[in-house]
Amino acid sequence: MKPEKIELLHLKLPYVHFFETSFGREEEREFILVKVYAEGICGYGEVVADKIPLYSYETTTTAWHLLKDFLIPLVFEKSIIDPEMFHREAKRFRGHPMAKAGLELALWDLKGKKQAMPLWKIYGGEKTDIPSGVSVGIQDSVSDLLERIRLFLEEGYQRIKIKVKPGWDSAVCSEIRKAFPEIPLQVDANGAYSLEDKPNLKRLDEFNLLMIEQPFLPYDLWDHSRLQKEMTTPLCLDESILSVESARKAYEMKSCQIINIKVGRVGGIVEARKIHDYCQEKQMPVWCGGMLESGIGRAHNLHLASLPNFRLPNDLSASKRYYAQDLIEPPIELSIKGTIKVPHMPGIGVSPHEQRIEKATLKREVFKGS
Ligand code: OSB
Ligand code: MG
Repeated sequence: MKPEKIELLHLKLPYVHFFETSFGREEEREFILVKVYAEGICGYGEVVADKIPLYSYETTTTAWHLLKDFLIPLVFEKSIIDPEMFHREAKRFRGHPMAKAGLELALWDLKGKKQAMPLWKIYGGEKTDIPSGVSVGIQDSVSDLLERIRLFLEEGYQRIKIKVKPGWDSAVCSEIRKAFPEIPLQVDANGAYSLEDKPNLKRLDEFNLLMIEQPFLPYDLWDHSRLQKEMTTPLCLDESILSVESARKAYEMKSCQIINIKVGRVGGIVEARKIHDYCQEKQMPVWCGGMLESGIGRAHNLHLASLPNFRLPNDLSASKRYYAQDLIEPPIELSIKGTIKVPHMPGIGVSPHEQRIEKATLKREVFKGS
């Protein structure tokens, strides 16, 4: 099998409700779909880089550039069809994990479809129902937030994560705890704090949180380890964990007790599985983070989250939590138990809806091997 044609699509999809983090508010998402064709099969991947470099330095434009000028030529030049070979070869280019992950994911889907096997089986997954949590953005008021939490709990989500920033943290947690004393609750700061905020952060120990995610800047390990020594609530790292190497350093420095694995942030499934395996050996739980993916990226995440050391509820919610019309049919749905089924059809195991993809496409380019 050889790669015959690769297609890049730049898409825009509106959210059903704005999503606000410590970086600001967004009403829609722009991202790239990667389609790799071989022997009449098409593999799909999603590049989670956003239009603006807020969560990470990558953008839809930089990812397009990396794919078009370096990664796609590499794939054609070396006839790469195996995702593990792609991972090894793409290492020669520094950084840009989201661009790499999107192409690697498409190769995994192709491999699964070719072997007529769902990806979770190829990865060695064990779970068939993935525990689902929901990430709730900053709202205009605390009462709006409480109302949204109530709705998500009614739908069955197993845990609530709220976004926090200085000024929207302990007072908000205190109101949530008054309304919902027992629910599994965690917070995510996306790097909005620094060491001077330690007294504010330590106040969060009162609220019986499952974890505090990424209080300090991306890539930091040292300040997190200083904070973890003074807090009882487990810290979880997201933006600071880029590879199995940074996971090892975080573990050895005791910078966190939990890791959020995102395929895009770590550069693909190969690296994500290495982090999973390392953490499993160290008995450090992981869970699967999200980047507000369409059903295509979401399905890829479900297969990964079926691995055994994904031991906490994941940021993997139903399609309708973010999008009125997802790019797959049927959409991803939440069970009354608050879980999502891992697709059992070959590859990603969901069916992309080409007409809706077409409608959401702003730009397209097709590449062919010589
Ligand atoms: O930090 O986990 C994050 C969304 C965009 C960028 C960063 C993050 C998030 C989320 C949403 O929290 C997770 C999801 O439901 O996809
Ligand atoms: Mg996060």
